[in-house]
Amino acid sequence: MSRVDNAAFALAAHADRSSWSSRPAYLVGDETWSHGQIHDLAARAAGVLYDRSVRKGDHVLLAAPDGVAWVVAFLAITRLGAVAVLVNPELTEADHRLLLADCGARACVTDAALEDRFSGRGWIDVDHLLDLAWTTAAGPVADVTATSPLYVQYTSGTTGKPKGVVHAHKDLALYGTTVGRDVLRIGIGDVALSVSKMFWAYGFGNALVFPLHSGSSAVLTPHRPGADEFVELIARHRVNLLYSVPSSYAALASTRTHSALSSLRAAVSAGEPMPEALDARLRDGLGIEVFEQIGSTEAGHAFCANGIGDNVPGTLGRPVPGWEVQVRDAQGFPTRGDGELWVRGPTLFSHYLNQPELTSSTLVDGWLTTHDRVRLNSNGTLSHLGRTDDMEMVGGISLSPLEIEKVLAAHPLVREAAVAAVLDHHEASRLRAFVVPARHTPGLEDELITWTRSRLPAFKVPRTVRLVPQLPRTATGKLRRHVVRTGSW
Ligand code: 3SK
Repeated sequence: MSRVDNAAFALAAHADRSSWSSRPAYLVGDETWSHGQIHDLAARAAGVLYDRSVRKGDHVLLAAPDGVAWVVAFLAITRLGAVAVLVNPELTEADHRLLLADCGARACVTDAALEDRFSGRGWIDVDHLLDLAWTTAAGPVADVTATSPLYVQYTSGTTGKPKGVVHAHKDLALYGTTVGRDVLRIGIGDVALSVSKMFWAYGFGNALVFPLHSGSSAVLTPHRPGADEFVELIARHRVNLLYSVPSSYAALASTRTHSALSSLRAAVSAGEPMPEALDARLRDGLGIEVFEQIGSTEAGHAFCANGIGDNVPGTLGRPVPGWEVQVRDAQGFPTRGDGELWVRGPTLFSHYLNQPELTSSTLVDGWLTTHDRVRLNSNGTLSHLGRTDDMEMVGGISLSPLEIEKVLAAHPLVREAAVAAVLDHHEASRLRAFVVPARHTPGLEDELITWTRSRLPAFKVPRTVRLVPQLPRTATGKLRRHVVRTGSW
């Protein structure tokens, strides 16, 4: 038990030792915040929370838009040895109530707009916390062990009851070395922009951990930028590392902004498989090299990734240093064929909050069962074949919608596509494609059926195509397949 294992203390000491305290850490609008300023304010914000009785082991819910106040609040909670519960501020009131009851938060740090939902639980406005920090003395650094709980992130996958995933103090530095340093070669001078927000594992690593661990900087925006703002931010801040998800890359691909993106050295994609046609459009049309990776909230960040200098487009890349991967059959035995991906590595979560049975069925002998279907290629890379729970049943045949979606996405007039089995008026199960068109084109539905028929066997051709303005996605950009199957959103 020591203060050296406290992740907030360790990051501040690392910045000091590495002499990057005066370098920019966060770029927000016209403001630049240095690493030293962030750590100093975090220590003082810990003083504010300490004065309000936050103590080691307490759960503190953090639900606010991305910004410097979010980072400072997280580090302040960490310094006190309390456990930050990272929550999407845009959830409904009912969802927030559910998570609050599940995590039993002793205090809540949120956006002012959420006061009504959280007052009465030691509530403080995240911006007010930052204001008070300027004039408050530093709070104490709690002694912890490397495996003491540090933060909880909620995941519901694409369906189901939220699961509180618990990670430890040691995990932050490991994300920084394994993914940040060894895979993406992040260093001083890099400027990142993450479309994914910090309450999600992907955004948390990209925008909080990697900059603070490497002395680099990140652009923060309170909301998710649309394609035009995205391009403007990249050009203005000379962003060279972009982190996004395929649906946002699809929007970017429809802009014609080649020169504004010239500063990018890498565009990382996660959350969902990157359609090959979109990858090609980004590479050939915009000169963007996409590095695909896969991870999960339970793993903390990516466990398989394409690295700088080792990019194999169309694959998920190779295991991140420190991670082992295995492909297992339906009985859980290792197989050389296609199967479910199991992974084992240094930042696996310790448990789900209040769900011991689920923890034991998900973490088996130290291996995480991911529910991703993959193929291990002879060059050591993995190819994604969909989720084990994604399969659609049509006419007694089980098929993966992913393959059909890839074919549809390759059509130049398709921005995004999702395929599901829906019941027709005879209660028979039929494949339907839901397509977001790149632009309005009469007759596109028939054209897409012809397009798929010439590329896939008949049983994989959707019977109907419905054009929709958008697909139903989670706040983290994942397709909500159970909603697609209902046909209305
Ligand atoms: O969703 C993913 O694939 C992912 C990738 C990298 C880091 C974190 C996550 C959740």
